[in-house]
Amino acid sequence: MSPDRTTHDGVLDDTRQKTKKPTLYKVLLLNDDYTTMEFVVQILEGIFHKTPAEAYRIMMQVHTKGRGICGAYSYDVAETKVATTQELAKQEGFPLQATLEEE
Ligand code: TYC
Repeated sequence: MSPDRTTHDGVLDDTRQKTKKPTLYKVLLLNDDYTTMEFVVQILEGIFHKTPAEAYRIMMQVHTKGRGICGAYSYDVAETKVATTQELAKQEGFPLQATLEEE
């Protein structure tokens, strides 16, 4: 009997762990020359629930490196955050782009 099987009532139970890690998707913000720093910080606080300090750090990372990670979420949540970010940016006339990347 392999150690990951037990018997009771003549039934073989496979007790091996079958935990399925959910696939996570990173949401990335991309830099541009027109969106204001203030608006990006506002998005990071409001949509991605970052503290003001963390929001500022991520915004500066995007500003200096071209892109930055806002967080990792299930596909549905990640996609909704991308869509909301782009809708709010569009409303304000900013070209801010957000995108998904499988982790
Ligand atoms: N580069 C922008 C500026 O100088 C600021 C900015 C930061 C824009 C992050 C987009 O995702 C972004 N106003």
